[in-house]
Amino acid sequence: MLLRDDSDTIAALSTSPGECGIAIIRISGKNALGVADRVFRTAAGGKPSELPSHSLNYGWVVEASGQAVDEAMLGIMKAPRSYTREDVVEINCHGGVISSRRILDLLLQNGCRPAEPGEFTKRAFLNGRIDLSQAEAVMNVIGARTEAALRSGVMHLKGGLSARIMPLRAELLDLLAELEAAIDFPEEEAYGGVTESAPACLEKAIEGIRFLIETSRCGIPLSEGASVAICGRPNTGKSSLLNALLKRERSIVTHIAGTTRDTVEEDTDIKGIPVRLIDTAGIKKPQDAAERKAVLRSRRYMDSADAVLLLFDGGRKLEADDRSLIRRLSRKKNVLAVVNKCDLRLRAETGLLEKTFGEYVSVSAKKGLNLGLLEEKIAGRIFKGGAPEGGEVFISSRRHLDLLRRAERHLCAARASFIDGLSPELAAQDIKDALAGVDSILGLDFSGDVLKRIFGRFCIGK
Ligand SMILES: Nc1nc2c(ncn2[C@@H]2O[C@H](COP(=O)(O)OP(=O)(O)OP(=O)(O)O)[C@@H](O)[C@H]2O)c(=O)[nH]1
Ligand SMILES: [Mg+2]
Repeated sequence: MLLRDDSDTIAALSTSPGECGIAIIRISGKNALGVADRVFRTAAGGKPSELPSHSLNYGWVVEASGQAVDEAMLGIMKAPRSYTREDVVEINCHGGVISSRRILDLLLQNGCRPAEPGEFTKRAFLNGRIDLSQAEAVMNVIGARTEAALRSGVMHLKGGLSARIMPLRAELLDLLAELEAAIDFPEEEAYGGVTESAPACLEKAIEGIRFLIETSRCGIPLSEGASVAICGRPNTGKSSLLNALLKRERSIVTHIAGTTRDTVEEDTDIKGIPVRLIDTAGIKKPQDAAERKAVLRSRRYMDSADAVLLLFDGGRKLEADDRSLIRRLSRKKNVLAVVNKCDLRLRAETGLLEKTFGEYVSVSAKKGLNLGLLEEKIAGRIFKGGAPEGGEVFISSRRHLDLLRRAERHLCAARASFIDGLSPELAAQDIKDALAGVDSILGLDFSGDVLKRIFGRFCIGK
């Protein structure tokens, strides 16, 4: 699908379909200006192909019969100074559903073909304007749901990941070259030299890769978001806490135990992380079929959420149901114990919580006390401790993470081969495999399959 002819001139609606102020229809390819000549009449006279690059021109989109379709501005960006590095023409028309569809149809009748999802960005990559990690970052920038996620996406878009990886790759290439020379000429002195210096060089590369892998603890939640379930016995204030974190009355709160039956889910921003908060039904011995289902559902979320806020009523002593929840979740690292109702006299045995979970946070959902600290602790649980110092570029894609882990394994194997005095050919092969992984992050060695997977996620027109 994605390996269609890259020399075609493509066109697509780049803004979202539907009624809006302006719609932009983008054309890219060697025939883009020729098509524009056929469908656009500038008010000032002159053909679009004769207008200067990087200019915006007022005029009309017209059919072959001379019938006007819409009033528009025509943007011209001639190759190679364009998004795709090809000739790009953008028609800014009125954002009506029919008008943009008619213009697109007119372009298709005049020699364009409809662009595939992500095909403009794919061309920017194939034409060497950006590397593959930057192309993927376009999607992260478009899909960013918080400011922090946007900053991380922009850092990748600016080539931050390549800047980290390229020096590492260059060192590995140097080592490989030396090693291959030594394998070909084993009698030379160089042979001993490279086998001696290689483990330290590999160690450095492994450290660099491990550093990047560590950053994924922040990068992946920032790009994918995280789920946080609020769990606990009935009446501990779970729904009140959901409302307090959302800063609006989303869940029903009453003094009656068992108020929440079904889960209530809402998206919010916690310390820059796009978080889905889930208010669950209180865990208790179910009295009827609906309660049984509600408790089952709560338990499922308790097991599957990225982080769990285990809520306790600070104004009461811990009950048997609290204690069984503590036992059940005692081994899970993503659980944060929260003692609610800190505005009341403390009666809950917080020593047990500290002993079991290492720490707890006291809050009052009702009075809005300590919620800032709670948000920080939630972020800490999602980030599993936070990013390593000095990390500005976060690994935010599972594809990158997987390739880095693979590269790390191969480099460790190569280092072991040297230390164990095994044949250097084995080490060379491992270094090549590690390099192949690093290369496919940047798309230096890409296969049709990788491309298909990446660009298939894009929207049409991007
Ligand atoms: N004093 C005090 N009362 C609170 C606080 N948070 C919640 N409450 C009260 O505790 C009661 C239960 O609150 P909910 O938020 O409905 O509790 P819940 O855990 O969702 O209860 P279920 O849905 O029944 O499981 C209500 O009367 C709240 O007003 C708090 O911080 N301080
Ligand atoms: Mg509730």
